[in-house]
Amino acid sequence: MKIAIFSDPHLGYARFEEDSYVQAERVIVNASENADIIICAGDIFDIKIPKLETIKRAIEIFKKAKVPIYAIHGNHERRAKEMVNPVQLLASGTNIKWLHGSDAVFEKDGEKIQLFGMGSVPEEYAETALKAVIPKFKKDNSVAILVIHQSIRELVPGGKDELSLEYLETLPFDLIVNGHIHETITKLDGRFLIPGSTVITQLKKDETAPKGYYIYDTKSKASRFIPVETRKFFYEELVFDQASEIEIRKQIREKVEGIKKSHPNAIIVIKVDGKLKEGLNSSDIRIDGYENVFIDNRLNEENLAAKIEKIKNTREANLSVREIALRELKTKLDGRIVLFDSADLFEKLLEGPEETLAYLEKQDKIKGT
Ligand SMILES: [Mn+2]
Repeated sequence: MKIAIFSDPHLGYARFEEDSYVQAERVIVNASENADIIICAGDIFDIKIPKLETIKRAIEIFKKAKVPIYAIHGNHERRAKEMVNPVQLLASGTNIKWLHGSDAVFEKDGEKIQLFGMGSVPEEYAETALKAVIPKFKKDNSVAILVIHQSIRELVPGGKDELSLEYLETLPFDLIVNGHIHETITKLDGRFLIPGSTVITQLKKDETAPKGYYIYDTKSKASRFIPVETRKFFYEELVFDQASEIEIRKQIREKVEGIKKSHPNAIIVIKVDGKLKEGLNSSDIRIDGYENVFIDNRLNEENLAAKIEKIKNTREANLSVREIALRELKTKLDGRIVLFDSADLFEKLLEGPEETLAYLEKQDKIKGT
């Protein structure tokens, strides 16, 4: 059997919204023709309460799949336990099967696949959560696939609370599929796959790599990456020495126009580094509006740049603001409250004051009875 695996389409992603729809659709249509089932490892939507327009587009896109889709939710879609997340909502109206701490079986021509999915959980609980749900999984002689959406210790510089490949390797699965990381990565001799996102989200150099999906062959237990057509992304670097503003502007313009000649719709990042002429300030350099051109201005920042790089490489920089906030809240509340769960409270606080109040009142009632 052939299994198509993709992740992180981030439908509705504001900066490149149309790309998010078009590229996800290409993956689904293409994968439908080449595989018996499709797996999506989370972050189907960019936010947990998407616009109705985004939900409508998502339904239209997923309806184009001619084969069953199995999906989990990602960190962008995570909500408190008794609330509905957008993947769950999408699953209720399309041919998607939502997996969360649960399994599904797919059979074709006498061959059987067992899928087990766990949607995103806060990183520091990931191993505990997996240990709690995996005993529910009874492996037989079929091909067993685990689908998760987490960060991975060995792949995140300075990581320590994240799931490790070392642990994942011990689990009783033939294949482990992970979302969350937007880069395409294969590990554990092909037993661990990260398909990466289908849309550019971070404007980083490694995002110039092709976007697409994996096809996993259950017979050979091998996979190959199938790129799909996406908007071209260029990441260029210009280094200056004692440069004037005119010179810098001229070189940037030449670079941008050179690329735009052959790729008029390309997304372009130009990293501008090096030293300015004496007396000039980095903030004096103004580069006017080209569409989809982003200037990463590092001029006269060699010391600062080194500092930024250092910060970037710390664990903190690799956590989302949300993860940091949740952890802070948990630390502050630990041992002080027994009435509610800090993670649930956090979700409610994000929903709004009324939801928080309703949640607290409900917990109070439960506690009181
Ligand atoms: Mn993501």
